Amino acid sequence: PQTVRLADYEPPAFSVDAVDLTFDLEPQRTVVTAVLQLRRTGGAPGGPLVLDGENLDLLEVLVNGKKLSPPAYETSEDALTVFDPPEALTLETRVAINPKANTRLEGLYVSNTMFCTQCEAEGFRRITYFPDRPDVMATYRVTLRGDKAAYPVMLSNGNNVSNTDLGGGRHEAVWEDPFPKPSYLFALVAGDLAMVEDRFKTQSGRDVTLRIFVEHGNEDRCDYAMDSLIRSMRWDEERFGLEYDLDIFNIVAVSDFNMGAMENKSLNVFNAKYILADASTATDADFANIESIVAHEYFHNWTGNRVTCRDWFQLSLKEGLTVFRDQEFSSDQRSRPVKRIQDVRALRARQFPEDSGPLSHPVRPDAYIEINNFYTATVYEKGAEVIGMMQTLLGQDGFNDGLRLYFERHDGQAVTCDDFVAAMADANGKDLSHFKRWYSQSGTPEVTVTSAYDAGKKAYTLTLEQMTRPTPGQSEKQPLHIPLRIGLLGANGGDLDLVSDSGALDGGLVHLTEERQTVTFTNIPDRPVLSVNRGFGAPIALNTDQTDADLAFLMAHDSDPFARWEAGQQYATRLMKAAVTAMASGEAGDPKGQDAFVAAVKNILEDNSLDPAFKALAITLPTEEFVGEQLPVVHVDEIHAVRAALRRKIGADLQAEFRAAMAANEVREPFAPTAEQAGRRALRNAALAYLTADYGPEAAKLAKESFDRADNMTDTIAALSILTEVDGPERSAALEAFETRWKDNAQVMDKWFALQAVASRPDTLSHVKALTKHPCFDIRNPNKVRSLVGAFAMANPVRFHAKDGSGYTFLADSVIELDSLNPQVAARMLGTLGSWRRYDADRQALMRSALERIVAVPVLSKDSYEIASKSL
Ligand code: DPP
Ligand code: ZN
Repeated sequence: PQTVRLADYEPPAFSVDAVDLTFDLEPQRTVVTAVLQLRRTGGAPGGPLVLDGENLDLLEVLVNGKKLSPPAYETSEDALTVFDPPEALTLETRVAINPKANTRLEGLYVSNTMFCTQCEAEGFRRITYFPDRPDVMATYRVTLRGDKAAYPVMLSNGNNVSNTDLGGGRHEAVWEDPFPKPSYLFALVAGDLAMVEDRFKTQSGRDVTLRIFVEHGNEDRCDYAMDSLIRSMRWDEERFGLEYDLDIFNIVAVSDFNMGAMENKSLNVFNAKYILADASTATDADFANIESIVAHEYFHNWTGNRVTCRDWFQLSLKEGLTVFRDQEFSSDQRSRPVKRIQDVRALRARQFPEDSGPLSHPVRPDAYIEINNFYTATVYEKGAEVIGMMQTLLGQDGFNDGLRLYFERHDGQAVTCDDFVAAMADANGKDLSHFKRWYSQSGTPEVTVTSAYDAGKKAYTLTLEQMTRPTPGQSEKQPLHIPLRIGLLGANGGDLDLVSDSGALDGGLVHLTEERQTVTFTNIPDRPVLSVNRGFGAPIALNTDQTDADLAFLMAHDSDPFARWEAGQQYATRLMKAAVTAMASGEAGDPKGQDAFVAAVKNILEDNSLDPAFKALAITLPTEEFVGEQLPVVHVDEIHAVRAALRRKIGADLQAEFRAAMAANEVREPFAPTAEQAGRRALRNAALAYLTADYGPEAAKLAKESFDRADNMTDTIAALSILTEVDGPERSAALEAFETRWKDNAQVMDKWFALQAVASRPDTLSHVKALTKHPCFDIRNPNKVRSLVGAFAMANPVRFHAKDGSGYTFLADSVIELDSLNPQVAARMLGTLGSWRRYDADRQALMRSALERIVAVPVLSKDSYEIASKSL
């Protein structure tokens, strides 16, 4: 397979001004007629016109109305070449495609009985021949023809300009999108769908019709998505002055979808999982995801659609920025500190390992084999962190000015990350060239902070050092511009005024730009307690000389909620690391050291100034994966044992406190998906999890009671996740009751599969294998694969990494089977094998042989080949 490089970028030889598409929709043979108005804009004079196209059955080609035959044109596996084209031409092609046979779910496909599309990044070329690259922007007119009874609803981008009965049971709908767009934003949907409608009036008075289309029977589960959409539209006006630009905005929920959702112009297509929700079927986390993803796709209308990417290396231009925007939105709708903690947890769980492994790449990658593999945590989440740091450097007003200039300059264009940073810099008269290294340098910077207190001078000096380890293809690293928010706590726990050798520190912000810097704070009466990287303002790993007592002090007093949470995480990680290291070398640990930590947890539980959502996060131990990341070798079994033991100890030592927390946070009023109620449920269920941490008979009883009493999915899942671990009859009773009640609801059954896949019981793999034969499981449905195979491989370290290699064998078998059906999802599943270097020699060998087995498959997709070969 070929590598595509940023350095090889060339502007398109031909641009398309207008596209006219006609679809005669039939599940097994859809005929697509495309009329393109093309004009030469680059390339070699007189050179051929080359259009992308894959899996298309070409029926005819006409240039300026004249039918061509070979050798005037030629087709290959992935292109149509027209020789000696005029400088400007009308090209008409007719192709036939088979949507029903499309298991890749890229291009036009059938989900249940509806037609839908997914074109990002390169799906449009599976619909028709086209220069399928984001810097070719055209206006689209789309005619859809289909059976009236089977497809009463037929949608595309823009405005519905006509509807005609064609007779013979067929009808036609015509849509026109006035905004030029790249092909990846094209969409069509046709099916027998139910619809929910609302309205929104924009700040300048435009009346927008909002519609959500779902399969029949799901109409009453759209309220929260609709409400989220309306709140997003208002928020984008208030925060950024960005207003919606058409009279209609449609969302369609689809059961079979490779990603979360897709921002096609005015026709967002969603994985049904991120639309459908009510109290009985969705957890609080589901509601929060729906809110943020609906917002994310809506926000793309400006950051992605009106201004798009020049090429796919610039993906973070739209994704990092739009993730930043949806994070800001959720922070404003809910609790900002809680949102920040959740985002950092996700960043550490997904992006940090990616950035320290074989697939490490910069926020703006410079090479790929398959672009689908670069919809990564680095491009999305680290990209959002980079945007957030820019806002820190420029201030919120400066950042807003920069965004305004970006739209002034680039509305209607396909641009680069450089263009974005230039707008930010120019609007603020700042030089961001050093900062820009964040886009091109991969790896997580490690910052080491050492402190010295001079009692005589009342001076406190910090030495800050940064280092980024080599990553594949980048052995030399440069220092980055790292904004660090710092606080110094006095003996009473309050923040000291920060006056440094370089003047007063506004908001405690220190700019670390060199490899090594020192900063001295003056007028510090006693040795303070250091709080550093408050708010997790920079996506770095930190080493400090804080003592256990310092961490307990920060847990109790830090005025920055993120730092307060972080202190607890670091404290717990220290204890668990020490215990794992002791256990792995056959020594007895020092469980006494854990008592002070338990006392700090007790403090948190009893601190009435803290909101329940924060408390729930603060008492949750770092994951096994996170602890593993901090160790030189991931001792899978020891980490699992140590974490479980610490949870049991906390549960046993604080029984009374957890019972009190459960009682105090019981939600008695009717369910509402608010952050406030969600916080109480989270704390109540975290307390329940501690009280049942030994999974013994009493725990089984308590969890089963909670399961039986639950009147919402959050409490149900919390109880069931405990019950999947126990050995008594309560386990199967609960799993069966759940299955009986929900077997007809695909989204809910996904949860049932996932819970069983992440159980740490020794027999989990045999359950997972049996579940692949369950009538609700379907390897063609990405959500099911992610719930069962994905959850097992990515969220069950102790069973996936079983010493006998059975987990790896199962994953490799699944990936190989899936690769021939849906390469994009297959490649996602196998990423977890890439961390093999982090394990002991036996596991290394087993993981590598699983990867080698995948690479050796004779017909392997580019997607899986790239991930597997780079992992080796
Ligand atoms: N562009 C989509 C999103 O992130 C993913 N394909 O919103
Ligand atoms: Zn996006």
